[in-house]
Amino acid sequence: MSQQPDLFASKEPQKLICEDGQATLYPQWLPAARRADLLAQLPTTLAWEQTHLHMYGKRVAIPRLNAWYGDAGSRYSYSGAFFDPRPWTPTLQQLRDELSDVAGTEFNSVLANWYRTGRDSVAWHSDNEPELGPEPTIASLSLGASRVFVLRHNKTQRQVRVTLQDGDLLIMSGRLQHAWQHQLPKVAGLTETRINLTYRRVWA
Ligand SMILES: O=C(O)CCC(=O)C(=O)O
Ligand SMILES: [Mn+2]
Repeated sequence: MSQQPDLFASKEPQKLICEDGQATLYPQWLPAARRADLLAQLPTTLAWEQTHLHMYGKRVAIPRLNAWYGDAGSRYSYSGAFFDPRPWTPTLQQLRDELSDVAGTEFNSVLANWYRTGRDSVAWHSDNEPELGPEPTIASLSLGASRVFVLRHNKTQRQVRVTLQDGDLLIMSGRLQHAWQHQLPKVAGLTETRINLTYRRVWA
C-alpha cells in the first residue's frame, strides 16, 4: 500500500475489522507537537522494565521493554508475568482521560511497550485475560517509527495488516480478543524507535 503524504492523509476513522469484534483506526489522532513531546519524554520518564517469561522451563527475556501504570488495584497478569501498576504520571493520566472519552470506556491502566529498534516485537497473542472482562475495549496509541500490525482470525486464519504510524490510535473492542490474535513482527534494519501505549480496563 502506498503511503499518502501527511497533507492529504485522511483523518476519518477507518473500520479495519467488523466481524467477530471491531478494530477501528483513528489516523494521526494525536497532533504532531504532542507526539514529538511524548516521544522525547517517555523514554526517560517511565519506569521501563525487562519482563521475563517462563517458557518450557526456561527464563526468556521478551523482546521489548514494558511499563505498567494505573489505579491502585488494577493488577494484571500477562503470559505468566504479574504487573502491579505504578501510580499515574500526569502525562499518562491526561491521555487516559482523553482516550476514555473517545473509546467510551473508563480505562484504569496502561501497559506501555517500548520497541527500541526493529529487532523488538510482540508475538501472536490476544489480550483475553479474564481480568479484562468478556469484551475488553483496548485503546492503543502508537508513537515514533511506523510498524506493521497484523490481526489473524482464529478460525478462518484471515489476516488484516495495518501500518501503525506516529500518532495513530487503534481501538479494539467487542469479541475481537476472543476471535482474533495480533502481532507486531520484527523489521530487519530498522533503527528507529517506537513506543506504544495500550490503555485497558482491569476488573477487580
Ligand atoms: O505495540 C503494539 O502495537 C501492540 C502491543 C500489544 O499488542 C500489547 O501490548 O498487548
Ligand atoms: Mn496485545
